[in-house]
Amino acid sequence: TVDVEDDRTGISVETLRRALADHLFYIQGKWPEVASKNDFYLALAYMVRDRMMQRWLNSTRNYLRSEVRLVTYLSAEFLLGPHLGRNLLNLGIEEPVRQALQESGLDLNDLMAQEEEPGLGNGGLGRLAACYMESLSSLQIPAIGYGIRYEFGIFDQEIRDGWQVEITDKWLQHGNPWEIAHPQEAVTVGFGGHTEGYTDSDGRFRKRWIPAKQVKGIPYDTPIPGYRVNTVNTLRLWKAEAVESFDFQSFNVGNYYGAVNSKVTSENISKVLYPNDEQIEGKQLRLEQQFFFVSCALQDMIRIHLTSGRQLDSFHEKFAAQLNDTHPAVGVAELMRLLIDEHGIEWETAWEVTQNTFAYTNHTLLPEALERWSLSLFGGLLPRHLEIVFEINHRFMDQVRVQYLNDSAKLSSLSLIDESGERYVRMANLASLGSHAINGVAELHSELVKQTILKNFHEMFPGKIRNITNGVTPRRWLALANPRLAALYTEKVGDGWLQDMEKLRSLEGYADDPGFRQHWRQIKRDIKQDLATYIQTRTGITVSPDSLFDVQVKRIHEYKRQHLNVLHIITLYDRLRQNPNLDVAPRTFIFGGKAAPGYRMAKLMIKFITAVGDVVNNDAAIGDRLKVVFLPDYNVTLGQRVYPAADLSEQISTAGKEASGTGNMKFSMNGALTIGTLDGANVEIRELVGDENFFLFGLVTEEVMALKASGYNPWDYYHSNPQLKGVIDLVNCGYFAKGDSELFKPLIDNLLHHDPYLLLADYQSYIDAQDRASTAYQDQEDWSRRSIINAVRMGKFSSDRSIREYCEQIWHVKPVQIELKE
Ligand code: 26R
Repeated sequence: TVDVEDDRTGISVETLRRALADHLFYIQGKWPEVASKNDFYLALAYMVRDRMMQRWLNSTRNYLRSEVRLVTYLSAEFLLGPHLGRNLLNLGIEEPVRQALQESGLDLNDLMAQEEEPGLGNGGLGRLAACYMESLSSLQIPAIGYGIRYEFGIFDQEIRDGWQVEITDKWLQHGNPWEIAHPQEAVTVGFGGHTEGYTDSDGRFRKRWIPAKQVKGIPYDTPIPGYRVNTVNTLRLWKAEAVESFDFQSFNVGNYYGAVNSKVTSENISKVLYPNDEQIEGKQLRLEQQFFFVSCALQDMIRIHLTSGRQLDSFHEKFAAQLNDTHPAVGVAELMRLLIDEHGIEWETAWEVTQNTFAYTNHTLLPEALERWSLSLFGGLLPRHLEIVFEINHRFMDQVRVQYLNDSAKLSSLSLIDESGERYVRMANLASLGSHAINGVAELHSELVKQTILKNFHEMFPGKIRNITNGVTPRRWLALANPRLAALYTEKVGDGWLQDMEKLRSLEGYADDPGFRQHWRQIKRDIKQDLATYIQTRTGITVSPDSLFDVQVKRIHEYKRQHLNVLHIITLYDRLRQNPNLDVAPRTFIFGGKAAPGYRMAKLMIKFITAVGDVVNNDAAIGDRLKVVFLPDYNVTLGQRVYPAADLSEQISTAGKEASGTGNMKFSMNGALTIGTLDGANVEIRELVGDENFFLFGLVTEEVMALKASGYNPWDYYHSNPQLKGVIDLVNCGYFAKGDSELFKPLIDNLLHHDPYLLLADYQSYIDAQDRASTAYQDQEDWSRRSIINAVRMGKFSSDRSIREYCEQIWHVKPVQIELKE
């Protein structure tokens, strides 16, 4: 007999080749001769998707039919990065696919480059959600991610004349093969209008919400397969559309234009991702987005729960809903409304269900990022939810009064309503009260949450606030990003390290093995060469792979202090100009990151970096010893090129400001050493790699607080440090601005007169640490030793570890094995 594999599931090279040709013909409608690269990419993507289908549907069916508890990860952002590579890796079919393509005259890497990455997030928080979705699947935890299907994700960045220019991210324009729409599972979401009381058929007094407008939410599902397991979880993103019947009246009276126009406004809700991080804007559309996706998600969850014949008072037994920051916190009020108004449940039961369902993760302490909505805006858009928030608060304030005997300071700080001026709903308080658990994202951060923004919650509910240190997925950030290093690991310890990163620890002994170190260096050198080539093509700047690659990639923000990095560059530049024979390690400074379009200082910081680069890179006296590169359009794809090529990782935020950081982990696991402050997860990285393998500098959180409290005067540092003064003066005189002394004045004046992030206070300590790094780099053998230790000790920062902790401490869920057949 002849066995013929099914064209939808078979993974032999021959079958894959046939399946590809089939998709090209029947889906793309093309002969190979006229097919574009994108046609081939799409055919390939559909072919790979076919091979997930059975697992995906089996996973979904299992979750609907069985008694398992599901994690639902509610997040306004999922910064996914490309799917194709991850899917090939996790399904374990990369090699036969590569070969099938080759036999068809195609190159896998070439086709992978066709994918437009879904940039549905700003930075850390969104990328964390993506890593967590991948780990949930790899750990076989039943889960659904809920979010918004933004038509336009984070803008593409171009650099023109050294300035950032924002370009619309049209990620869907060539089609998205990874999503499947399910219009039959659409839900409707109300906005505005009023509430009214009525007496129901049992004679109970009830409230109902009469919205002024309704919008339809259509779910688009994307499969997230786990690594070498049958679990394929769903990321369910909602698109807003007009409710057709709603404007029927307009059609009847002949107002065709009005009806179509309201369709346009409905669709605005899921049109674009807000590109701000760490700065609230108070825009109504943003609250509409938040309520829209959270309401869609909760209605979907209720549907799932009810289809399986269960009662809503056990809703929390079916679902553990994680609030990714306060962006979905309005869900607390919405679940209460759905349970009480729509399903007739009593307040007390509804409140218990709600609290037992939700848990809240805090990702930032910056006051300007703490969400609050004015009562007029909130009540105008969500009148019934405002009533519910008031009622929750009323009951809570009674409880506070009893516990603290009318302590008015306690009352006003715990209240869900900020009444210090114009009144606001405080979303962090709503999330904290509506959840059974709260967590910060690194040890230090969680302590600060307890001591600062949620101090009184911590005091009233001891034990409710915990820490779960962030992690990143080793599948994307090692196996996909750094195949050379991954191959070395697999050669030495087998491929089990991708399921258990702690296994890499056994490689520690190799840190003292000169042969291994040589191999290690060669790998790093090859990767740096690749990045150097990329830099050459993208920016025209020539850099040497033998120089120290000193990298800072992250959103541009004053608290992250990219400008402190620049002050160091100018310091080196100045020193080299004074003493051309100075013996320092040649360095390439690499930056990448987007600035929020309305954040003037951040945009000026980009210009500052590129302007200093223009001078330094073209100074013949400096030659190859200093290069400064700003890589445009930093995103997940570019991150995968950059982290593996780094020697030194810049993690230089003001202590106490960076909640965790996750880039710091990606660098370190790829063998970079860190120069950093005691902030966020840096603290935990340093604990693991040892003080001697970490370039520490700067004030610690307590010192930062004390210095600010005692009246910080940056001017003193400027005057007492000649090197610093020289650097600042050089900028001030217009040296990096073709003589224009005005260009960087806002930046420099801010440093000299306010310096809220204490750059001048940390300057000397930073320079000293950089000097230690330079010296260390000159001993390549010892640098390699430190690099190896860094990389192999990062097991803790696998997101698998983080997710296991969420499962045990917060969600109380266990792995479920999915059968491939029936
Ligand atoms: C309210 C709105 C403007 C907004 C505020 C803040 C939108 C987005 C943000 C982004 C914040 C919450 C964020 O990304 N925080 C980052 O979360 C990462 C994952 O936990 C941390 O590693 C990182 O330190 C933190 O800045």
